[in-house]
Amino acid sequence: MAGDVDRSFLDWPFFEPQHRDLAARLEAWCAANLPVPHDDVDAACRTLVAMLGAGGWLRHTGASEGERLDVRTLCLIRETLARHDALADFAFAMQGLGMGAVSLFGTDAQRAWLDRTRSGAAIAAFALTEPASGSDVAATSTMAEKVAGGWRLNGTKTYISNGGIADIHVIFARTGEAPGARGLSAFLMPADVPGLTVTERIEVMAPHPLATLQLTDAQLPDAALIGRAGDGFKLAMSVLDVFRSTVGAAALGLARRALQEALARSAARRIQGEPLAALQMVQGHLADMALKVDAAALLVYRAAWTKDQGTARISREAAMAKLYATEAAQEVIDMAVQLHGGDGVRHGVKVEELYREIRALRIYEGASDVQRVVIARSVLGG
Ligand code: COS
Repeated sequence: MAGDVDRSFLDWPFFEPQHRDLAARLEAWCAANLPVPHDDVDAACRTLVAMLGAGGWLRHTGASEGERLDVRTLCLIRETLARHDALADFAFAMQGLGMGAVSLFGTDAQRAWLDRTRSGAAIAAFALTEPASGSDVAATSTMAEKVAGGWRLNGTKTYISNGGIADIHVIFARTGEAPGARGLSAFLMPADVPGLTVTERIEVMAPHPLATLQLTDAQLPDAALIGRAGDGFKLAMSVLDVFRSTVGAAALGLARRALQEALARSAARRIQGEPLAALQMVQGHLADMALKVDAAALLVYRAAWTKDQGTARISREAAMAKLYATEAAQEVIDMAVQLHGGDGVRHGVKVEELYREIRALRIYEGASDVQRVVIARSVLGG
């Protein structure tokens, strides 16, 4: 990797000694273990989940009864993994998002799955999005019909990360207690439930396991319901409240790596007899990049710290962290590509990979304009 990364943010008062210790240990682990080959993304993700489990890192993706998810830890891990290998960040993040509803609201029996996802023995997925509802969660149309002893689910879920390799899914479906947001529920569905099939694998610009899932009369017991029937929308939003800040953290990791690569390139590449970094124009760009990285870090760790203080809802802080960090990372990475000239768009050059990796983060877990809606409602007092 090019040059030393700026780790001075770890001295900020948002962190406690255990966070600083974890960041140092994870840095060493990443240097020894990452990146892994990405040629077969399914195999790479299975390997990464097993490695992250064996390393003890996945323990932080879930919370046992009485414990709380530590959002600063989640953010530090995502930032660090993303800086070394975006697919490792993906593998880590999905264990947390996938099981987020169980960590927050699961019964003891449901929590048995957490033992498996936190050790790396099982892979998790979060199935919210549908072909006709992405940003508009209240329009979810997958149906869960009450039958004797359980529920019968029918519908389609799409853009499901880990779809095709997941062992366990949290599925959101309409149970009809009320129209719109008040009539949804969340269910825990193992991959081997008859009626759950993978109908399409989706290829994307930064490859990772992604699929469309079909539910055809998929039968679940009463014990599969997470939380109360009708609370699914609030449950999804509570999970996103925790994990949206961590998407900002992943973007921050990608941006830090781009800045690192740009600094190394500007020092090594010569123009008219001098390093690129001697040009004031280049210095101005590097300054803007560093500023965006620090501003993103402040917003991400402000949101994480606020949640860790026990604040019930951090929708505004999380939305600001995700919106700013992902948009800023896109700009930082774009400039890093520019400073690399032709090499910046060449396969195999790190900044080209970062350019592809960052794009989806401005869309998933609430697109940038959804975050603007959340922030605007908060400042307008709605
Ligand atoms: N925690 C707990 N409850 C919440 C909440 C949160 N973070 N956010 C909203 N709620 C509650 C509201 O208080 C409201 O409760 P009442 O009905 O009791 O008043 C209810 O949920 C409905 O909220 P709201 O009226 O804001 O719902 P909208 O349909 O207007 O939804 C947005 C608004 C767009 C913000 C929401 O649908 C959203 O976040 N969409 C993006 C979804 C997403 O991230 N998709 C990606 C999937 S993962 S890749």
